[in-house]
Amino acid sequence: MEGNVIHRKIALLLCTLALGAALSACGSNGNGGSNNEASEQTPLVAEQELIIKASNWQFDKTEYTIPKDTPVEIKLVNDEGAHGIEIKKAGVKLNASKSSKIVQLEAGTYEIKCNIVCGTGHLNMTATLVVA
Ligand SMILES: [Cu+2]
Repeated sequence: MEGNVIHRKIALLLCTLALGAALSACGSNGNGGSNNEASEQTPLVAEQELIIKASNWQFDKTEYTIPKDTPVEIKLVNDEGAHGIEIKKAGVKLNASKSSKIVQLEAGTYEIKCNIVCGTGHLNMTATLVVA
């Protein structure tokens, strides 16, 4: 019985991971809608840049705002320490200073989190991305 439960948990975990990969795959496409769009991705050309600066242990703002349906290059700059950025809903994962990703997002509120276990203040490293 117990083994069964564990197997189910693993299966669930794998599903979640697969879903996450699928989401991030179409995240760069921005509209996140149909598979047709995802298969004919044209590289986005950034019209704006959003720089998110990280230090021990905070981002330089608690809230960032970018325009909706507009290609924006999100760039991480580590002023101090080694931090990363994950914006799950947007399929963004940046693990090194000066790395960046161009996204085009629908209006909404997205959670920004540090994705590198960076020390005692790691869990405080959250911010909000407002797309409007
Ligand atoms: Cu961290």
